Amino acid sequence: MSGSEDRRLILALDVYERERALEIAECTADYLWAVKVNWPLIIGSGLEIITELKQVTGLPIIADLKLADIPNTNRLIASKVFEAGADYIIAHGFVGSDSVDAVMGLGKTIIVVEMSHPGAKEFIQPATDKLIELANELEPFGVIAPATRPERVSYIRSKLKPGIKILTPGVGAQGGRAGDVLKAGADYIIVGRSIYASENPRKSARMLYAETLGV
Ligand code: O7M
Repeated sequence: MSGSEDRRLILALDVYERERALEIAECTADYLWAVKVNWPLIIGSGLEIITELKQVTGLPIIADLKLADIPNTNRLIASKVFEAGADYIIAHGFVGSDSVDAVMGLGKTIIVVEMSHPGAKEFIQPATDKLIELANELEPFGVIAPATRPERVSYIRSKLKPGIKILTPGVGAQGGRAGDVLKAGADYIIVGRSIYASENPRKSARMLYAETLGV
């Protein structure tokens, strides 16, 4: 195994149970850059799972709450999440720059500029150019873009300020392919079911990690 600097795989740990989450995170950690925690795990295991995952894996934790509220509420939520040990938090951009700014004032932030599911074409994709402008203005750590549409990732990369990372969910269960989206300009791939729901999560993570090395 090499150091974590060449790792481009993020585990989307969307299980409910604390024990299972810790077990999967521990056995895949060697191949990951970070672990992403979303509502299913927080609802199932409580916010303290963030602290525990950090202890068990030693990896950065991304809190994917897709914050989409007024600045004050975003701030109230984000401060507790950072307090629990999250290293990054994900916020929606469509609520406006003041709401995102409130989160960015507290810690490293990732803004959603486009999503991976078919319905993203209805409302989010038409707003992507404006969301990219917002990201270029605020300069967050990164943005979320769809691994299911590598051509959109190329487009977003071409418009986004260099230095802002692109994190792409949708590899595996949603049909996206690691090689395609990394070639299109993604910095990281986010993978859930293809790892945590597989028979051997460590082996699945290792295979995905190997795919990212070849690009
Ligand atoms: O690999 P999967 O499909 O099992 O999981 C993908 C994860 O990425 C899951 O946690 C989703 O909530 C998340 N995600 C998307 O699938 N699509 C998006 O457009 C955005 C996200 C996400 O991570 O947003 C921050």
